[in-house]
Amino acid sequence: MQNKTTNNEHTRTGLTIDALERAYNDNLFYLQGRSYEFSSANDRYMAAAYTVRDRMLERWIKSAQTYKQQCARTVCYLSAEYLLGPHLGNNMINMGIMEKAYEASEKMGLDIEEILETEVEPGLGNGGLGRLAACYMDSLATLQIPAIGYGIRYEFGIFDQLIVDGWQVERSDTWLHNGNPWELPRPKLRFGVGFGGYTEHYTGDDGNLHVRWVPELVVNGMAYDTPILGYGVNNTNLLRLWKAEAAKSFDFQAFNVGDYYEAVRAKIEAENISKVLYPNNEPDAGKELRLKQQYFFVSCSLKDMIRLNLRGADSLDHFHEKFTVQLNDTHPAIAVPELMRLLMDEHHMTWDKAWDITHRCFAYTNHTLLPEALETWSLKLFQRLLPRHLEIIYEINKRFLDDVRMHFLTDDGGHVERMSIIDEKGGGHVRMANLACVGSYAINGVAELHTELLKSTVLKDFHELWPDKISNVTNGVTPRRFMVLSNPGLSALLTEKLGTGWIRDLNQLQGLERFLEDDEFCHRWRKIKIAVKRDLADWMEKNIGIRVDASSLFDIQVKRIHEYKRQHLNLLHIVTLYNRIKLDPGIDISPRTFIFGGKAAPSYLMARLIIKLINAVADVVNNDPDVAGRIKVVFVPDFGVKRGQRIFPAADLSEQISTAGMEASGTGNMKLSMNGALTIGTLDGANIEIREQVGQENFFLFGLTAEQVAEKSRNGFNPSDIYHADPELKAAIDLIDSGFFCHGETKIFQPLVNKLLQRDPFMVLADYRSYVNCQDGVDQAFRDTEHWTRMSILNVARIGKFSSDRSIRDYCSNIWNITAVPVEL
Ligand code: 26V
Repeated sequence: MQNKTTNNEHTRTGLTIDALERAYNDNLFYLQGRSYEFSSANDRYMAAAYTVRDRMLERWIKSAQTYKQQCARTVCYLSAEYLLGPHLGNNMINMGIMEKAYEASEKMGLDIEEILETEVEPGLGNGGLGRLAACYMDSLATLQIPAIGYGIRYEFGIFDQLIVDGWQVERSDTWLHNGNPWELPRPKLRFGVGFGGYTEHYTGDDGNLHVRWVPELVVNGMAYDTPILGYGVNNTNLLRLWKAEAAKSFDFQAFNVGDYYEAVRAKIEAENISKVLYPNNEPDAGKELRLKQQYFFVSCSLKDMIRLNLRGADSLDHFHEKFTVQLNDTHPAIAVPELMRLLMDEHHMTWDKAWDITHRCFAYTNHTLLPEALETWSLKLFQRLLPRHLEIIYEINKRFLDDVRMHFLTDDGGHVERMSIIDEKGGGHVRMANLACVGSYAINGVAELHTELLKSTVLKDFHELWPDKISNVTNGVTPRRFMVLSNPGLSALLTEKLGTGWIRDLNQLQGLERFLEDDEFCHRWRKIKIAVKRDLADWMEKNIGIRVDASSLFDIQVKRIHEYKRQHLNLLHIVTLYNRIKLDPGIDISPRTFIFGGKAAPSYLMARLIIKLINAVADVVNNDPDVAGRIKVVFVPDFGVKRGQRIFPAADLSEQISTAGMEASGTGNMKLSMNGALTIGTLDGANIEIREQVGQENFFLFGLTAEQVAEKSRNGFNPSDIYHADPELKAAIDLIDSGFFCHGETKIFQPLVNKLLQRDPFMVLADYRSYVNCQDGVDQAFRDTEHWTRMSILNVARIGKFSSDRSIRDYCSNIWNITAVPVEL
């Protein structure tokens, strides 16, 4: 019984320090084939990962059995992106073994920090949308909701970002290079997915007319499964990602006639489908591979659900009772015609029955109002790639438009034209948002303002037609990863004062309000903040080579780089402070460290230029002796989940400064506030609700409202008037324009400056004065350390609403109609 200890703790499942130690050594030896002396950091990481994974597997299998026995209703989350972040630490937290892991590694002389740091995160997403999917997977498991996340196993996720001479340079992601211990390949779980070809109409044995799609190409999808363990529960859900493979690894016919290259080409073409994640913020038009990716993963996922349904039922008549399918944006909206096709063409249902099931299955989340982000595909491409789906879409559309005509009687205000799934203009396009709306039983926005704007603008017609269909589910983030794991010092204090209940019920943080006047508590609060700031400062010095003062105000803006997020507004403030210091070197300014992080879509030139400008300003500011000790600017390269976990806890000030009406929700705003940062922000997305919760006196508000922005964009506004009327603004812009930050090269930043002065849809200049004045208020407030601390505590105490547990509860009761299924071991 080598596997057992005296107290009968199994090596693969035991949770004692002794069992963990044995398991680690066993895995290092038998899975990595290494002894301690010859192990690399990656070997040690792998051994630790397998030690934790082993302990998840029995919970996972038990979960699957329990769900199956109880014929549990299941949520299927369809998302083209999952930005999971490193697994190891998170799984240790959720399993409740973090402390024991520290003790065990100490006993063995292992550096657990190094082990955790070694994990390369799976960056299978761009930003907020993908990270939201990951937070929701955590909350679904924690709330014991049977759920499967379906997506794509990209071989290359989001690119790694380097900064060279201030510019962004992309390197391909390497997340699979050293192996991925968290996934289990399922070679027996493969589905064929067709592309191209033609359709045939025929009379079946039943005497009815049927359609058969004869694809030109079939690609296989193979499942890779990752267990998702809930916090403090046994429930372990499934993340199933599909990898594309050639259906035949060699086309022997082509090979036999000597066309070896043709045979290999087909294999490569198939594998390309799951090769690389598309960067966000690039219009999709013409991106054939992206439509292929979408259809590929959706088709595999629906076929898998059908397989699962038929294991416990002899027909698909109750498919919509077994599953509810959440569409994470329109990326998986092709699921609507695909389910119709599967039910009709492959399972011989009538249209009416198939439609009844289909439209009771899907719910659609919209994540953006930006018109350029609304997906459309040309009819030509659709016809070539998915001819059968296009036929089905035409039929869905025909029936839908009949309803529209009936409802609006005479087609007055162009309802039919606007609501049609097909946009007839410009050669014809399929509008994926309209398809998602028509094919779903529920539609939701991701913050209150966003949902109201959806109802009154982008989806106005749909809201008129179906007044009960659109609802709001404000986004949330998981406190397990973004507090417990990333900020252990703060978490320990919270637990000491409140018990551990807050981790599953974030509203319990309200209990902190009792300690507002407790000097000792406030003192400890500050000590914790300064300690994480010091950690970040050390890390930045070591990795970026910039030394900052940990007692300065850490002013942080980390998120994708986009004009609507207005990193350049932040920069104008920095340049304004710089000018003030140069004019009056004795001026009294609270020392500040401005920290930026974020990736620009490779083809988004203006975003790339903003990164260059941040680094150019940093170069000058950080090296000017007049400024020393006052302001520093740091761009942290390669911002992602892992880097975020280091940065969020260290913030004093959270920059949430998007043009009002443009950021659907934001979720970084929640992560920062949860860690005690105060927000400077516009009335946009979830900022509005954060401010409502934490109290307006604990939030720095500035800027135009969404209504004012809309009014200005209707009636036009003249940035150049604002520029001429505000000397500080003019000085800041002139300095950038003069080439001062770029060794006198005047051309580089001209596109940026010109856009700000001429036709800036993001209204940076319109908000400049209000922003700078508000920042002056921040500067003053930060000097009153005690008051600042109280505001910080109140931000944490009142942030409960923004736990993703609350979001998932909202989805469960208002949209999915689903309840918990606890798993017992
Ligand atoms: C896509 C595109 C594509 C074309 C160019 C401009 C552009 C801009 C943004 C996007 C992103 C669309 C989807 C998305 O990631 N939305 C984000 O979803 C988060 C989770 O709901 C939310 O917090 C963010 O506010 C929202 O931008």
